[in-house]
Amino acid sequence: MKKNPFLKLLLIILLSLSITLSGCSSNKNQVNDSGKLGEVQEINNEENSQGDTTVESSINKEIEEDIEEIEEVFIVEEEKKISEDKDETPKEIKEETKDIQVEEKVEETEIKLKIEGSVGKEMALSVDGLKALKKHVFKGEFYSINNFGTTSYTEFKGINLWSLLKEEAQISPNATQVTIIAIDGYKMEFTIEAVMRQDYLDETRPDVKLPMIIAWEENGEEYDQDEGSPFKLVIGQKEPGDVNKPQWVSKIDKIIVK
Ligand SMILES: Nc1nc2c(c(=O)[nH]1)N[C@H]1C(S)=C(S)[C@@H](COP(=O)(O)O)O[C@H]1N2
Ligand SMILES: [Mo]
Repeated sequence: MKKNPFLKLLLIILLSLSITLSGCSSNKNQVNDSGKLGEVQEINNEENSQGDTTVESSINKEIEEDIEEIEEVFIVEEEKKISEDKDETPKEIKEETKDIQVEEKVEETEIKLKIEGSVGKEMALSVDGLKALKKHVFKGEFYSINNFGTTSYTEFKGINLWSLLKEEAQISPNATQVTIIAIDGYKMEFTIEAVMRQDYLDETRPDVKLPMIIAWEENGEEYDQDEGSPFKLVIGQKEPGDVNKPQWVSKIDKIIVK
């Protein structure tokens, strides 16, 4: 057992207590000594010392028992400490690590849109990350025609792709093309001029001007991230009659700038 300073102090107190007590009994002797004859004195001394010895030894016994008890308590405390020490990570740090791990797990499950290539700042943005870029958010209705000539209107909410590339990713002035790649391998390549354009058409509504956007919400509902990437490239018509729907890219994995 390691020497505990508190235990040491207690031992000193108990020892001095026992010395004081035995000191009291010898004082008694002295009082007796002063007024009595040698013989009586001796007997008295004997009696006294015998009596004192009994008292002293019983006091000593009690003290010893007390010390043993205290020692037991300290041994238990010490063992507790040692078992805590064996696990080298202190409790508070363990709790913190737990918190960090929980946070990391949350981030891992959040799907991110990656922007790579000729940009000043490569990025990986979650839906929340894109939403936070409020000034680039665009909401509007997009007219579309597919390969079968089927037309429809769909409302989308998302981020203006050119604003995102220019102001956030800091696209290189030498960049010439942007490739949008989906997780299934479907991809669309656009020139920088096509991405810059902010006046795509809706042939049925002449006053509508649309940018190219990366949408995370369709007809008022956000994409379910359990079904994969929640990012969809949406574009209007370049000119009347443009079959624009096949140019949309669902479940985007990344955007590569060249
Ligand atoms: N990732 C991915 N995006 C895609 C496709 C695809 O196969 N994979 N098909 C395209 C075609 S041909 C059309 S017509 C539209 C269909 O859009 P919708 O899924 O919103 O109806 O998505 C386009 N985007
Ligand atoms: Mo299609």
